[in-house]
Amino acid sequence: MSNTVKIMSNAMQAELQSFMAGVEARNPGQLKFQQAVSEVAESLMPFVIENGKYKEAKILERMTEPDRIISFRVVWEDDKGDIQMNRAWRVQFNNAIGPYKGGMRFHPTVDEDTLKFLGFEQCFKNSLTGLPMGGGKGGSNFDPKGKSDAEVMRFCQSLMMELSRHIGEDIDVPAGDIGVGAREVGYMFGQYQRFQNRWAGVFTGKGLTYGGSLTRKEATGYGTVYFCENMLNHKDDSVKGKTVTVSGSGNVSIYAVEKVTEMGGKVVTMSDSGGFIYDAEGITAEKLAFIKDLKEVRRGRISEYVTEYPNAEYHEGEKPWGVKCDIALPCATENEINAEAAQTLVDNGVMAVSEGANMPSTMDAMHIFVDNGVAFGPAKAANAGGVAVSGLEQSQNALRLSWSAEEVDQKLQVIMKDIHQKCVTYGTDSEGNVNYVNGANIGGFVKVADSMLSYGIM
Ligand code: NDP
Ligand code: 2IT
Repeated sequence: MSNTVKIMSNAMQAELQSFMAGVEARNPGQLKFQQAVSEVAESLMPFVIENGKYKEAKILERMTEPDRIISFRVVWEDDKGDIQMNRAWRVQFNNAIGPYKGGMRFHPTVDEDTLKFLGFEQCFKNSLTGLPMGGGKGGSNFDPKGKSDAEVMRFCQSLMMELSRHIGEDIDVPAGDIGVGAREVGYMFGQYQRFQNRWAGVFTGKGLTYGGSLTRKEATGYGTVYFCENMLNHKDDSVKGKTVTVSGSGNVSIYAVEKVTEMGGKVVTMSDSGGFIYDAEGITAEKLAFIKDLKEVRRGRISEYVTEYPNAEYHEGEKPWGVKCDIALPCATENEINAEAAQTLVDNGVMAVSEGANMPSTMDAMHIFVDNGVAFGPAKAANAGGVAVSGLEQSQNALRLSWSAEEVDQKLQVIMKDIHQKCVTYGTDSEGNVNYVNGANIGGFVKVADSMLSYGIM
């Protein structure tokens, strides 16, 4: 049991259990969604009970039920002329504070449970950015790996024929996530534009020639590192000179590595679903350029790094959490740090964990970090930089303007600092320790909950 739950009164624990029993009964078998709600409820229950208006209005119950879920089939033709079918969804979770906003994920593991957990998290994350964005998420069990560009294009176009009925610049604005990068966004956005015969800022993460924002590609990874820097500054320390482990080698990971290196830290690992590479000498800017080409252009595997840099090691089938580090940045996927990995990181002296991925730590892992005094930046705070710059992309589209990279980066840094401050405000205990999990959950909740209260019973 976590320290947070241990210090709750019996009445509060009973309240939490009864709330979670309701969530479990309404969402049977949806374990990721239950996990995401449970983490939030653990932080929020004392706050909700203290502030009776939220409890009376059943805000927590209402916030854990999506506004709607659109589910549809996507049929497309592969290069051999065979008919293929996938499932796709858009979870429109909550639009109390702005149009639904959140990415699209293409991965064989995508199901309704995964997208509900991600959509739920997105409501809190988007609120923390301070921008007017509600929470949503979508995706498909389509696997872009090993598909030709033409196959990916046909799939994206087919998906958009249905999705376009449900989105709009003031309704729901998708973006990228796992398996959805510049190529996929281009195909989806192009099809929307063609079908609707109008140009609208209905997608973010767009290419720079057609309405994308400078620094959007970098924003999630950079933001995760800025959040980490803020946590360390709060303890009179910094990223400079630290040894850092990173998981993943996709969009978030690449730009997290870039920013750590720029700030004077040394990244020693990256990974993909096949295994991880360990480079004791550090992944320098020059080596990262190789990885960008490998992953963004050639769509290769991280194992190829050791062919190029033979001093590095490749550990097949393993995750990087056994490597001694000061800072860990999980940037691949959910539940990639379990209790055992968290304990190993703590035993090896980790000072800070900043979550680039969504829910990369299990509940047990999160409790181990928090209970051992690790500066633990939960995903909804630490990776909010991506969606924040998506919000800035929407602003630029509405203004028919493009801001410089410096201007966007400056705004991103301010937003990450503000999010850190919200966590400090809502998460500092009587001894002056910051519990960033409580801070992010309460800080994200208040704006959405107060808006829902203003709207009355709906
Ligand atoms: P990418 O598709 O660009 O990269 C994903 C990386 O994670 C790849 O290296 C991939 O390896 C690895 N990975 C994915 N699934 C698994 C798995 N089941 N087990 C092990 N490794 C896995 O995605 P992003 O970088 O965009 O997203 C990474 C994380 O960050 C996700 O949790 C996403 O939700 C989150 N995020 C993304 C944002 C964004 O702006 N893109 C914003 C905020 C959060 P492989 O190639 O072998 O599959
Ligand atoms: O999880 C996330 O915040 C994202 N994938 C980015 C969402 C967005 O709308 O930019």
